[in-house]
Amino acid sequence: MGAVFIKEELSDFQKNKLLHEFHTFFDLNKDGVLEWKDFEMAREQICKKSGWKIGTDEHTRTKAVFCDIWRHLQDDGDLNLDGRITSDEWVRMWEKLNRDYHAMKREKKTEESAEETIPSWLERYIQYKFSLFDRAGKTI
Ligand SMILES: [Ca+2]
Ligand SMILES: [Ca+2]
Repeated sequence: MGAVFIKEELSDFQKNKLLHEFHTFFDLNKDGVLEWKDFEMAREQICKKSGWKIGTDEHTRTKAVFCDIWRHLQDDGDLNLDGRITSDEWVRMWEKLNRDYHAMKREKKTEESAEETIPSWLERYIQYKFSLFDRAGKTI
């Protein structure tokens, strides 16, 4: 993900990549918008594939993590506060994160890695995303 924040403005290539991720990894029910439903689906898939049953610590923890991620995503991304993140709002959120990153870098005048400045909720989702697709890729 560090490669996202190279320049002050996102390139078309980067925007297309973000849109691809939006449709492939985030909008699980493929209706073109991100809603809590999509995160519920992702969470259920992860718990099912991992064999975490309702009531187990892992199940409870995963639920808390996803609630948290969704809340932050709404805060940062849902510009018109309708409870849904459109692909347009998604790209604009990344543009803002990108600008914030560069503004912070200018202020501090230090070379920090992009990973440290990516919001922690996003980092956690990325971790889950990769673990989910790792598992999905394996057939028994
Ligand atoms: Ca959706
Ligand atoms: Ca919205």
